[in-house]
Amino acid sequence: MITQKEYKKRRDILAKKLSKNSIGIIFSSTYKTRSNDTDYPYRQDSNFYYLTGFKEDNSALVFVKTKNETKTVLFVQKKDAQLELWTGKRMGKKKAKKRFLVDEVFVSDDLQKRLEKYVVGKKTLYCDLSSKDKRVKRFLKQSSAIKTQKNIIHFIQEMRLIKSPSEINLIKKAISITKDAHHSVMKSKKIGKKEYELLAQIEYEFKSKGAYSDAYTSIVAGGNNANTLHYIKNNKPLIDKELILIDAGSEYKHYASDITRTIPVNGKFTSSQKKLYKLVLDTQLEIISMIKPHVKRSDLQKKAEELLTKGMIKLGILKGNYKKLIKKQKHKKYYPHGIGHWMGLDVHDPAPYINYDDKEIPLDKGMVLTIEPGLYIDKNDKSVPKKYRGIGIRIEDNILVTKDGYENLSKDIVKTIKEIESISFKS
Ligand SMILES: [Mn+2]
Repeated sequence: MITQKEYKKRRDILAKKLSKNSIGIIFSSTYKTRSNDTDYPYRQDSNFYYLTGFKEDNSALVFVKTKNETKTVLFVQKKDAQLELWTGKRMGKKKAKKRFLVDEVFVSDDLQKRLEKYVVGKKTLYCDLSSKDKRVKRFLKQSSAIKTQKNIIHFIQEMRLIKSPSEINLIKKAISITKDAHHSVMKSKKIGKKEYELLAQIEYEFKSKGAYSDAYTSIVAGGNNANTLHYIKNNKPLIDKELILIDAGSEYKHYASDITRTIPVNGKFTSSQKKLYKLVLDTQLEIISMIKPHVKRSDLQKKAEELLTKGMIKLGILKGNYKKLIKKQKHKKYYPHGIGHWMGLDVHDPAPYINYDDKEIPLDKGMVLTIEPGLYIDKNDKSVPKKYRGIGIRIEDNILVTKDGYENLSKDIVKTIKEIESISFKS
């Protein structure tokens, strides 16, 4: 759980970063239409949530900074018995004032009127300048007299890079639910099933264990489908002797997990699957072992490319001189993506990778990232020995950078060939 004190601390840190005589605003997210009059399930904006922990829509957080002090003001929907009958209870101004450690709370209907007062005499404004939200556009118009505009999101995303102990606990919880889902699929019979049946099983595990949602659209890709990196159709039959790549992670209390496992349909790897799998796994283990403060993500990327290239030469997938293959980036055909990404409130946490001086941000204590090497050999790739065609493998874990190394937060989700075969349903 994240306490109100912690949310306040985050707002205090942000307030300190804002210039004197400024105003900053950040809005909740809006409902998005799915079709006609039905909406997608509502999810709070990650940046707004990071600063408030408030889940309701039609709300806003405002920082009003003078020369000597900052006032934080939260705007919430007003109580409305008629509307609440349809869409659920609202917290309302009174309760919000008690709950959140902000200086003032008003109803959202008063936002425009209040903003008109707040902007007077201000020299700098902060909001999400890249937003297409009508409320942001209106605010920018209304405060056009303020000459300096800055993107408040950059400051928040920078803060989100380092996770607090309570954030790490929520990520751990998301991962533990995800573990149950992956293990449940491993343990069950898969021959004769369709990909979506495994997806349903994964979603059942997520929801029945309190993860409100998945953190992203799950990939359940049998055989050659794994070679489509963003395969989300998940509607084909699972075939004996093929592998299934499952990239699925639950979201728990707004925090993501992002796990990929590649497992045999019938519970046993074939010898060529084993060879490719071992290469990806050995690469992943080696990369994870490099993780500690001051190491750069690009170092990890480079090392992964080197290891996979060497391994592919050995297996006869790449042919030629190692140095030339590296120079020509020949691995890209089989390993086209990055080694990993930040993870937190968003599965691809939008925390920065590059500093203000355009230098790469090195790893540091409290950062959470995924490590996910993969190899994807298309079934029609005639340049590769036949036995490897149609195999796609990715292994992905979620890693916390610690003071002098790392903690693999998803180490309990089995991934060695032996572990997977021993837990799997054999048919
Ligand atoms: Mn990922």
